[in-house]
Amino acid sequence: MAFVDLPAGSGFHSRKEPFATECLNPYVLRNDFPILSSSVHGKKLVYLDNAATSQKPRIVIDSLNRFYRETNANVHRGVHYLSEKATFAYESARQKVQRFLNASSEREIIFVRGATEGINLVAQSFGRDRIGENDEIIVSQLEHHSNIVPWQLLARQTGARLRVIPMNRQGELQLDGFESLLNSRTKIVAVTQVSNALGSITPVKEIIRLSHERGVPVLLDGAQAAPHMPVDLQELDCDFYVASGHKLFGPTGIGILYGKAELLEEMAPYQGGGEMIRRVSFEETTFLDIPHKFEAGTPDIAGAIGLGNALDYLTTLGMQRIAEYENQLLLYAEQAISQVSGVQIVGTASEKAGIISFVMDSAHPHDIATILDREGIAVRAGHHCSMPVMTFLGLPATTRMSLAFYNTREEIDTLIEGINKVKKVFE
Ligand code: C6P
Repeated sequence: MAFVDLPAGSGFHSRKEPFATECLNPYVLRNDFPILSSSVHGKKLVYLDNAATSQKPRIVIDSLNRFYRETNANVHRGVHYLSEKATFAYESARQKVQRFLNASSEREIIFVRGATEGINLVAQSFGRDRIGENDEIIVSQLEHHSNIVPWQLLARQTGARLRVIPMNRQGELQLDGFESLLNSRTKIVAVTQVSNALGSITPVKEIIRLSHERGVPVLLDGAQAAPHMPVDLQELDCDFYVASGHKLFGPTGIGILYGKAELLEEMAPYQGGGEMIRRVSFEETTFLDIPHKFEAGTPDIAGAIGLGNALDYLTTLGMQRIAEYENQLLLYAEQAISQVSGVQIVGTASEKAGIISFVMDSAHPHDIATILDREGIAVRAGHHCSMPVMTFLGLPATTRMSLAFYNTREEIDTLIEGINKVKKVFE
């Protein structure tokens, strides 16, 4: 297969060169992911839909199986052997999340269903108490619907209003536009760290600094960032952070909400039920301390343990090495795609994670994705749950390929061959 030349000095090691120890070797790592050796429509699977969900290593799949075979019991309830074992494994998973994100305490880590539930929790629990009529909530033009709709619901309930950080046509947020939105009515800023639709990495450090200068808390949507780059919550100093387990190579149905302890302690519970109370009577109920106050009902115990194992796996690889490898593969893919005539990359921010959205003169994104699927290539087509991004760019949809550390240059070459087949069909 043909290789497209990389920009000089990119530092990428081709498959034929020995990998330096500090480089990831995707050809070896792929063996940890059983699904990656499967076929689709008689073709070898090329999985380039990692922003939607990533594939799972054997260590995660096996840990789910092992939990149900050897440990299954409810947590925080029984004094029997299995319950204590399950509780220990579940709470160990919380510590793994704390270490992975470098939060200062495991009390600041709440298990939720995913990034979506984490944002809804903050909107309802933090927002209902602290945001009132005519107050303002700042989001950005780049947000996924999960970081728009919960705030709109809150705004409808309270009479607050949404303000939007503008972006340019490259998909970069405009900091001067952001600064001019901040005022005494601003009660929270909620922004994505990486755009799922365009791949832009947003200037979160500056956003946090400018917000904190005015005493405004910041929620970061890390759904597309945490799986692909090192995240240090103490260094970032954001007030809330959300991520999804299934994008972090862990199971579906489990996610992470981080909140600074002093904020979480003051917030009312999101849901009521078992697991989160200290004492209940018909007259009055008192709640457990954080994080348990926010985990009503039986949690996704197996999911949390599986996520913990996924984070162990990522930690062994090294998030910095993952980021560097994916960046080299992104450069390779960008160059290859931009060389195909009639194809335009949508979203050219100066800092990007491994996501490329593109459109073709001759074919609709859904037709492109359907033809690529027949070649065994999984990409996503549509608005990517980011309709305001599409509206801003005047596009109904894009085709999106999104990378993980197990993707290879050969897979990008197969994608290019697939795009050329699309061209033949429609030209
Ligand atoms: N984006 C995509 O294909 P959940 O569904 O709760 O795990 O994640 C929601 C979410 C929140 N924020 C961002 C930036 C996201 O990208 C997503 C999920 C997937 O782009 C599915 S729509």
